Amino acid sequence: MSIKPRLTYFDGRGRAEPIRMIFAEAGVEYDDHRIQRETWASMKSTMPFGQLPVLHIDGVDIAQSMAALRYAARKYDLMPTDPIQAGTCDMISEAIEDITVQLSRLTHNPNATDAEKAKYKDETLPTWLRYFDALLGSKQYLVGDSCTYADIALFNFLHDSIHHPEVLETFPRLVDFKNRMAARPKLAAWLASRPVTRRSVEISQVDRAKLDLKVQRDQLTHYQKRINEVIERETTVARTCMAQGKRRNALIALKKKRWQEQLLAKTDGMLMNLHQMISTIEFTEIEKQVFDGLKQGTTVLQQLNREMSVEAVDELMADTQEAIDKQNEIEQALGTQLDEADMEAVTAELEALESQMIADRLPAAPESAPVSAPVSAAPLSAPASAASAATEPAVSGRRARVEQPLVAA
Ligand SMILES: N[C@@H](CCC(=O)N[C@@H](CS)C(=O)NCC(=O)O)C(=O)O
Repeated sequence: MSIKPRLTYFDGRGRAEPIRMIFAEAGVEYDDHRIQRETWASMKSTMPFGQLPVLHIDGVDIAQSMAALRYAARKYDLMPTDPIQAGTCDMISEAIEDITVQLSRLTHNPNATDAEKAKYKDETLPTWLRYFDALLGSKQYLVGDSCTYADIALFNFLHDSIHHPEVLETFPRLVDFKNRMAARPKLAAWLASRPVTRRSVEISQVDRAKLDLKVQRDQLTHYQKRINEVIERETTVARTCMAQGKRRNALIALKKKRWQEQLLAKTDGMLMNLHQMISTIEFTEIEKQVFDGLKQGTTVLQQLNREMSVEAVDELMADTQEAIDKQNEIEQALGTQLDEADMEAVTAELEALESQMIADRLPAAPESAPVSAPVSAAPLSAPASAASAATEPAVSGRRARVEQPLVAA
């Protein structure tokens, strides 16, 4: 009685999956021996090269996944007997190994940069897909006129490992090939029944997390636009209030503006974070970060949401009791949001606004020296307000002036 082959690997697809597919396609029963990481340390030294997968077959242990793949292919008639065809299959499967190694260096490197990931997606992957596409041409199989292990190796890469299925979409012949292979009855049965691995679950969670991140990013961008409009309006309202002598109301408008600018700065950082997460999430396990990122985003979205009414800004100019109550309420709330440095900045902004308004009312200084004119009998005098503005010391002058209601310009 022959003993079933045993394929030992971790509980994942990785380097064992093409070998499993060979067993599936050949309809051969085998022991799909999946070990947990915790037991690996005690087993490692018993393996030919201290690595997995290892195929225990016909009384020998065959390590090195490519060797195991070929052994199984030969044994189960998925390796052509013609040496040229066999060599061509080897060439293709080694090329798949090359691209897989490049990809796995990237996916297992938590420090891989965006530029490296983009290079894989935009250059490396399309280049290799072009090679495979050219080798396949319009044929049914890569080599000869029946399915070989090269077809299985390529199918495995396109189906399970590619990482960017959207790039594959630009190669219709490879897409057809992948679909044809996936529809082969024995392979299809394996695909439908194979264990769901942590990585395959992660992919669907990743898709979901990506979607959540994108929705939040778009919402933040939208809110940012609205808040910018509100901020613009607050500046106008502050000016109007100043012009009407309502210094306190102008100050509230500027405090609100300051608080909202801080929120915007926070959302800028958050947007960068979201962009970063969306582009890297495929490559790393960042579920916790995604969760935390979304939580922070939701808090800021709620804060932004409360700040988005342009109408509420106009209330700052109103004199009704209701409006005054509202203004008091806002002032109190902002008191807890802004610290001393913020308050100084807001006061400075109010003073700058005030100086600007005064300067706007001053006649423009002549750009050229006055042409000598006949001396008039009466001495020329500047308008009273401009004269005092011009002679007052900068800070104390401004402070003294704002005690007085300003006349609307
Ligand atoms: N060239 C080898 C590489 C094998 C390899 O890197 N195996 C990894 C899993 S994919 C492994 O055993 N890692 C655990 C370890 O090295 O301790 C092959 O193709 O089989």
